[in-house]
Amino acid sequence: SGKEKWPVGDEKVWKEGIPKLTTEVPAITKSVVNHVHTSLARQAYNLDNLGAYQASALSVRDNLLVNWNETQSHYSRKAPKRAYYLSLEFLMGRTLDNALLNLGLKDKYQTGIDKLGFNLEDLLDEERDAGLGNGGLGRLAACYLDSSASQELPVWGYGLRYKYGIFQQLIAPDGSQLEAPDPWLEHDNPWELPRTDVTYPIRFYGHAERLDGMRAIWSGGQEVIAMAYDTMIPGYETKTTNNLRLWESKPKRGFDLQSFNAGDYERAVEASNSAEAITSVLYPNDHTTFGKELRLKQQYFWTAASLADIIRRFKNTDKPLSEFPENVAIQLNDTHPTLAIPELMRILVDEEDVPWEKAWEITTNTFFFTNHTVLPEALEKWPVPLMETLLPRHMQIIYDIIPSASTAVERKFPGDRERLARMSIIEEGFPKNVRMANLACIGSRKVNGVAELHSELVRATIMKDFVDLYGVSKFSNVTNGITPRRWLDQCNPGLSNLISETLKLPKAEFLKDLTKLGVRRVLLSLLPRTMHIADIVMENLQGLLKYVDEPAFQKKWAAVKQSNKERLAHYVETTLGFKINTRAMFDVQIKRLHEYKRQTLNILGVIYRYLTLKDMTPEERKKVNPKVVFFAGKAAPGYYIAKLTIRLIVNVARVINQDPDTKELLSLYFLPDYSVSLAEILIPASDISQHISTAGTEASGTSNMKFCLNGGLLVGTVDGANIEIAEEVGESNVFFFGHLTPAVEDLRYQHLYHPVPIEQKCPPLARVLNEVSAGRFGDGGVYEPLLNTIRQTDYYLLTEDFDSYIQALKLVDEAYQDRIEWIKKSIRTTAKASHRFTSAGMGKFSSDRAIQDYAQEYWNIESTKVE
Ligand code: T68
Repeated sequence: SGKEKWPVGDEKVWKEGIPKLTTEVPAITKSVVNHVHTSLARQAYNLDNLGAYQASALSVRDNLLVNWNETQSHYSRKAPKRAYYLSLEFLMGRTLDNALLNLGLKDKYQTGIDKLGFNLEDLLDEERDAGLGNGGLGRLAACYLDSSASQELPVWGYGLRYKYGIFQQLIAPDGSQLEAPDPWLEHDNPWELPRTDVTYPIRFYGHAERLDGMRAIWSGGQEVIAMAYDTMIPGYETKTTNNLRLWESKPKRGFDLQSFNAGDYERAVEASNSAEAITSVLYPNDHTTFGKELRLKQQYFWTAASLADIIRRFKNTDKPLSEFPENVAIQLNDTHPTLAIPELMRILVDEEDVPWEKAWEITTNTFFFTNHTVLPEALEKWPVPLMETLLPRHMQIIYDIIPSASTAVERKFPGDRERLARMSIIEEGFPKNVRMANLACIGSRKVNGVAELHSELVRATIMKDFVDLYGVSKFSNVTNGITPRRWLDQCNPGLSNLISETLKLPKAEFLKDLTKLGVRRVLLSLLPRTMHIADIVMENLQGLLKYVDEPAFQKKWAAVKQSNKERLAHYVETTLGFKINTRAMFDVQIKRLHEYKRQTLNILGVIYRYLTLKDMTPEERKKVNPKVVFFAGKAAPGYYIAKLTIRLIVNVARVINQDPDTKELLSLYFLPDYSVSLAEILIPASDISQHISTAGTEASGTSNMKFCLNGGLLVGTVDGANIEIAEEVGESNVFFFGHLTPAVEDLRYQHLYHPVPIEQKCPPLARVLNEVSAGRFGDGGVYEPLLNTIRQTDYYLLTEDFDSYIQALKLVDEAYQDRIEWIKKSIRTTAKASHRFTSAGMGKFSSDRAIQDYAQEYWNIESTKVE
């Protein structure tokens, strides 16, 4: 009948008790005061900013929960096909500001908090970042959750609730990076709900005993408990509030009673330590695999808990398991959750008695796999002996998957043993290894890369043999995206207000759908005569182009940029004590430190600029435009060369920022402890940002999109999403340089077998290296290992790209001389679409578009409106 019987008690009494949204100022202040008194047990007399933040956050959380509850019961009632995003990392940053914007309640709370004698902006600053990720991969997951909720898609995230997020970066007196733990849960986290009732036992070690046929029993070993913590993910301007479920590991029994009684207290406590260790810390390595047992434990713990939860929810719908793939799609964010494939097989075959073939069909129709890098050192492998000990049943299942996979290869390529060896899930050697990417590919319905070039490289390199086997249609592309809510409206309210005011459009029009325009334009091309449609179209982001030549608009645009630069300068002055010239060009490179990202190229370029300035006469210097260079980013704690690069940057800064000849014209800052919140200050303030990876190495990059959306120009290589950005906004707004991807392999070969001394190959760079060696920036000997990577094999091709890099920076300087032309470029970067009918401009890089791609082309899920 569609009407369900009320489950318990008096329906009317219940319904009267259900909380409603608190949306008016008096109710808001009441709810905040209520939390001050009843949740914090404090009063107006002893409330500081932190307390006021906590009470406000709890009040906002109450609102989120109203929507969250309605969304979840809507999903249970409608039972739509759902998608689950499995990611070991969710780099969420702060929540309060974003929640207020998505709820549309920022103004109301601002007024209310004001009445209570506090300032909302100060309270926002009290919140600690949720730094449960390393970089792009983790932040992408966070943007995708925002977009899924905003588009009313039934998508949940699953991850781990690390007690310690990405380490806090400190800079030692000698300039090198130090790491301190990030106790982000120190003060209660108001955004999470512990679910003491949602727990699953997770097994490790033990033995697997084969039964008849393909089944087995896995028993013994160690069991720990996975407990759920839920975080609300509000959509923008919608009731839909999805869930991010993070697992915490707990000992199965607080104490091992047997050892306890035997008087072995320490051993009993130890068991509980080792259970809790699983979710204690986020591994801080991006792009390398370490083969650490605890990391493998994390991966299994999380995938097993998530699958158990997903299956339990599916079973509540009373549908048969054979319909699992029609109701559930699971996206694997990189190979980290690949164990979900053998785990689903284990559940289906061993626990649910599904025949092997049927189970394999269900599994391979459920999973989708995203690759985020083609760097060989990043491809995950796990030693077979470790897998056999920790997960004996999964190792059996993997061995059972192999025969049918090999048969398919053998049938299509008879006798091609080398191919078979390359494609095998098991890599031969001592020890043997499980290749997670091969397993993920074999067990998934589709595989994708994260930008056009990257997806092409995935097809041509790491997945080439699989393309030959399965056909190319299994391997496609979803270019990454960013949420315009956080990365335009929240981080740059000045710009989003200006856009709204200029276009006479409510913000929701463009924040909800930056790409709508693209779709409308295609329609328009079919109806060329309907001019009133053209007018509507011009009212969107590209509508700004009408004003690009208007001095009044240019002035407003420039004023927004200027005030963002001042906000950054204020931050630097209050946190580091440096005064910054905000009239200078701001040049920014912010990302994880990695040789392939080539922060070294940037710092060597800065030194070159410094030396050039030193060589000039005072007259010549007068013509130079001042520039401030910013770096921020963390290096993996064990990555020696990346850490040396930080040390070099810091020590170069110390010298050049004090040189009276040049300090007005060039200064340099390394901002410690890069985070989502720091990015929100840096990105809107940049005039130019650097995305200068060796061609073919940066899968996509996503900060490049954030800078452009905020009117910052790019200097970059022809790599990752830089290419698509240039396609969308036009090449005249991107300063490209460097060799192209197809040349890279040959150049590396030449470096190895026909090396040319750097003095011949690139004299200006040789001079820079020599100055560093000679101790111009402190003890030169310290940097020799870093400099030698360039002088010797130069794997990342700095000597090949240095000249064209310097040339590109020169073009940037020239362009910046004509300030009006620069402002126009900035406006066009945000607003332009290179082609009237086929391009969406920066709208293409909204994560709303990306998530739609996944929803339609991969998961086959639909939006569902919460009534
Ligand atoms: C990044 N990858 C890509 N990895 O480098 C970047 N890796 O080009 C892309 O835009 C982004 O993913 C989103 O697709 C990462 O961030 C990691 O952080 C990582 C962490 C652990 C292990 C391996």
